[in-house]
Amino acid sequence: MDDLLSKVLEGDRRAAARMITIIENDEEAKNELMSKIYPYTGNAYIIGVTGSPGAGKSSLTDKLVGEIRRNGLSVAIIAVDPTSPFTGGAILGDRIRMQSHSLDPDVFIRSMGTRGSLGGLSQATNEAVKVMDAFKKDIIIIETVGVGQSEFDIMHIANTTLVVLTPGAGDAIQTIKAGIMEIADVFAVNKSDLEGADRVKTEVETMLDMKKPTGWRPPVVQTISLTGSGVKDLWTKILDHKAYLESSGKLESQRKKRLKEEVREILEYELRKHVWKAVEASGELDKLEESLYQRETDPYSAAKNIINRYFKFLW
Ligand SMILES: Nc1nc2c(ncn2[C@@H]2O[C@H](COP(=O)(O)OP(=O)(O)OP(=O)(O)O)[C@@H](O)[C@H]2O)c(=O)[nH]1
Ligand SMILES: [Mg+2]
Repeated sequence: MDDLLSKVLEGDRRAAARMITIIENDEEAKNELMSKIYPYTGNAYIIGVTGSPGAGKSSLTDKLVGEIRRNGLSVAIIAVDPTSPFTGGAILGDRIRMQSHSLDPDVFIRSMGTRGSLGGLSQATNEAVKVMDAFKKDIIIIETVGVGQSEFDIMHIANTTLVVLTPGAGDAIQTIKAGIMEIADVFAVNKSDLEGADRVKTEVETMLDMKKPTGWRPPVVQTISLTGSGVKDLWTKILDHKAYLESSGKLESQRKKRLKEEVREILEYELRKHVWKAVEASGELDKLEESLYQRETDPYSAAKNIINRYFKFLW
């Protein structure tokens, strides 16, 4: 395991890929690995990219990577598919439109599905981000499709969240209703070569006008990821947001808050896992099932009983 870790720290791509597989499969060695890797993390800047299916997230990310590389920074892209329980990456990998950087040693691309990890996809994503951070990637981009709660959880890992909209019918308004307004730091109106892009921009600006002003107003940038138009400007806006977070002290407070949150999540997960394991091993579940069915006891009392038994020392 130490060997694997030192290889990752030295920039060995296969070791990094192996480590992410360990995370995805929630292998036994995972927790210890994550503990050991922690001191080497905390340096990368994390960008989340979300938006409706087919909005152009991957093609835009591809162009953004070009811009980032021209600035001499290294990049990791983690494409997360919360809709796919099966792939563990394979199918999504085909969907990633980022071939133009596949030969660049300073670009690492990985996709993740929902396989395995009981801790959930956002925890697994967070762990994969840590691996890429220790792997000394300057910028880590997380791409995930905006379909439900999961992308909100995943986007909480990001320092800057980019929401990709398109001139599709009523798209902007719907996305905003779904609460994406709260997580967006930068908007891209992609496919601006299509009819209606100006209207989407105006709609979003109007929504932003109605929001209570904070220290940061999300800029709305029109892009065409097919040609790269607007991408330079988009990158500038992301850097502006980064500078804002840094100068206001928000980057530090955001990072601290998340670390606390992370302990809570790990605790929840470990407690759930270990207590349930113990209950299963005790062999009492069949009896419990029957008495629940017969209404001799109820699920609330049963759960409380278990808590009392395993955590007496808390009271
Ligand atoms: N006209 C036009 N088409 C675009 C543009 N950007 C992307 N597309 C097309 O939109 C389709 C989806 O692009 P992707 O980059 O795969 O979109 P995505 O959001 O990553 O898709 P999922 O990951 O499947 O949700 C592709 O056929 C692209 O060629 C653009 O700026 N203009
Ligand atoms: Mg995609």
